[in-house]
Amino acid sequence: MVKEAQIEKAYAAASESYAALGVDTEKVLKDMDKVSLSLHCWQTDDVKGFESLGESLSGGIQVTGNHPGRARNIDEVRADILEALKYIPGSHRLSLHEIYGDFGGKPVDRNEVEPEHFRSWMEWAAENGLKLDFNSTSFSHPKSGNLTLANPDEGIRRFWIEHTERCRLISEEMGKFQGDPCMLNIWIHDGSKEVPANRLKYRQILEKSLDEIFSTQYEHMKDCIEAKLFGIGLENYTVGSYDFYLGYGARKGKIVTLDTGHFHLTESIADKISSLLLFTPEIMLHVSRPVRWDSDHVVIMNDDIMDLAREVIRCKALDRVHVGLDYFDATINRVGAYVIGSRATQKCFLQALLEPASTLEKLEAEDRGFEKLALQEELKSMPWGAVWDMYCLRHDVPAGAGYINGVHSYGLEVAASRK
Ligand code: RNT
Ligand code: ZN
Repeated sequence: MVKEAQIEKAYAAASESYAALGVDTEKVLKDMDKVSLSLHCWQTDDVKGFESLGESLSGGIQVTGNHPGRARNIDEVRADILEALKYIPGSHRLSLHEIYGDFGGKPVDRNEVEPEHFRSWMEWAAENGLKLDFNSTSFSHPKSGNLTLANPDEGIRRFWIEHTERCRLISEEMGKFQGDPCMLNIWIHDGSKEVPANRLKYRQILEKSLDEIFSTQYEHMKDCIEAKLFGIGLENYTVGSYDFYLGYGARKGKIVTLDTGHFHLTESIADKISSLLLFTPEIMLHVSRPVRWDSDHVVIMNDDIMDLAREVIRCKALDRVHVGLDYFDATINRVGAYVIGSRATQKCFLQALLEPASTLEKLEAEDRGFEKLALQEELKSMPWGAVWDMYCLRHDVPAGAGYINGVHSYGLEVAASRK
């Protein structure tokens, strides 16, 4: 465990080094508090939820692994989230999927869900200083098939419209209750394994469905639409592609969700931030780690997320960019997966905030390319870790590797008790 005095000393030295570059580490520590992560509830239980419909995971997404300790009910999900939060500095949010409602063991179909099913979540979140975000759930249901909101079958389409409208109302109630807008994310898996005979047809249907869903105006929630490249078994065509939602979001003023696993692997998601900021109201991020495909590996501090965080900070857009996490790994301690991914994301934002932005911009404006590149390189070995440790210390959270033993022991306890 890193000692307090050691952290103070290292921080003082780091602070001086950053000051020499014109960076005020105290301001950075304050700004870090604005990086509020929306933790995805579905890492606790491998995206199963509490519906009693007995459906297995569908919709072209997949969780691999069978690590013991999966949360099996609402209390266990809550306990795991609170445990993870012990090791994540700052104040954060929780993103719920509709299938995580407090249904009391009764079957509540997706077209019957009510704000009341989330009342206990709202109260629990408030007691624990958390704000809630929400997601409609179109997968893992007998009516999911390959097409939901884009289904030419009017009965099925109406079912999913009803579901999504109800999810917007639930979000509105959550936002009102917590005095802070609830972000509603709409992701549907609609697509096809084979080349469709007509790509336009389904996109027209989806546009029509969304127009109807969004026709009610709300004040306490914000709509986000999440694009995707492809799903498993839906490799040839995704109705809600990036072009589709970018166009829809730009025209209708909706927030586009950028999931970092939903693009071609060499595509830069970071590069999209500045353009979206110009043409759409805000941005929702699903920070994830694709390995060869949208594999939803636990987020680590890598170049992709570093670039993404830098872009958000360089655009001075922290107040317009919502940082949600989205991955599911069942091969390791699930609480540990939250802690690793959250801290990694925070570390990327911290380093972005520690960048001497105005100096770099000035060097660029003066065409001093060598100096700019040299400074960018030097930044990589600056003592940002000492600033991170101080951020943890000030938030009463273990610094450095100090969280590993606690998370590990919790993992052993839950594994033993959740057999
Ligand atoms: C799937 C999307 C979506 C889901 C969650 C469970 O590829 O990323 O966000 O992960 O809704
Ligand atoms: Zn996502």
